[in-house]
Amino acid sequence: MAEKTVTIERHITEKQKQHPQATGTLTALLYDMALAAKMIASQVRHAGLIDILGAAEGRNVYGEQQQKLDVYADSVIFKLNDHTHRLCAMVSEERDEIIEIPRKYGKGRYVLLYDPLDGSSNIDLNVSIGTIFSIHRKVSTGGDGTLEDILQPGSRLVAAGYVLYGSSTMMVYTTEQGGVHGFTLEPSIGEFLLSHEDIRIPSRATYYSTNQGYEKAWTHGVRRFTKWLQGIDGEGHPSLGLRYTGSLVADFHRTLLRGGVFYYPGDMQQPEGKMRLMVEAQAIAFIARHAGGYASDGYGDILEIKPHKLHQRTPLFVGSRDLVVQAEHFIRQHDQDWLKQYLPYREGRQDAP
Ligand code: AHM
Ligand code: MG
Repeated sequence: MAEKTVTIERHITEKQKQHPQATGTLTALLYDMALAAKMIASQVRHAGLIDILGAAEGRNVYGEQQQKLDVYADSVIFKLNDHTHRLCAMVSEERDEIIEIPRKYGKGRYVLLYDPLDGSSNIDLNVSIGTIFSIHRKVSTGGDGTLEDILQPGSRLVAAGYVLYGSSTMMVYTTEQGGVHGFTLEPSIGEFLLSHEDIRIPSRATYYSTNQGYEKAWTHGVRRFTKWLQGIDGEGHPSLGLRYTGSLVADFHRTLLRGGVFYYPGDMQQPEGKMRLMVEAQAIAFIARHAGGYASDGYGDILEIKPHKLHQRTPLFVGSRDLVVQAEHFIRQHDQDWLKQYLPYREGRQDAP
């Protein structure tokens, strides 16, 4: 056994003690997310067995009505957080509007944003999927959470994290104090144990990660950037390997641990890209920054974007700082047409074309 076994609970509590002004609310909120992660992980592990173990008539082995995994994940996170008096509102990728805290419960000082089960195209295929979450402080007056509380730039996040349901289940989180920490679920005891302390993204890149099947639609700058990563164009960048699962959490996690860059760019058909700013990109960008990396929309820092709508989309380039800066450079040089389309959307002057 390791000299010191650190559970996620112990780790979060010890971090809190370093900040005597902390009330413990954020600590408790992070535990709630760890519990949600364990509950979702346990269902994810059974996903492939549903047909075998009697999902007939849509019921599981316990006779309960079977839910789709993403709907289940959404409701677990909601139910674990609706009554705790810690939140004044929530936002989920699964729901169109702000989620209000039920009237019968008290309201708190934070808002929780989450993508309950990201990588939806992989759910039925036994490929890694994930949960993404982030936490903002309430800034509006009054008890109810409002759009003002939600639509804050990512640079103001209090905490963010993700859970990866892969060959093991891992939870990675960071807070505004900095430090990105990873925990691996020990399934036999049901505890997340510290396995990756103070993760720093390696400056030497190993992989690039993108859906290269879309190259036909890409802008010139993004194509040139890709050729540069492959060592074909430019001053001879060492060729990087290509890895892409189609689950942001898995692709980002690899990028974080091995160095490199993940990108899902905007193109002329969809200048705003695919990723959701509030429930996906802000959290990932915040974690990247705290691990010494960088996230950009191809124009500038994702964390500085002032959001203008709940389900705003954004192009995303994230990973080792030098590579992301290089992407911005190629785009500035070659993609002025795209920038003319995209910037009014980024700045909230125009909706997506
Ligand atoms: P989702 O929220 O519907 O799961 O979509 C987000 C996912 C990301 O996890 C992933 O990076 C991307 O979409 C993959 O998209 P594509 O299949 O177009 O490559
Ligand atoms: Mg998603």
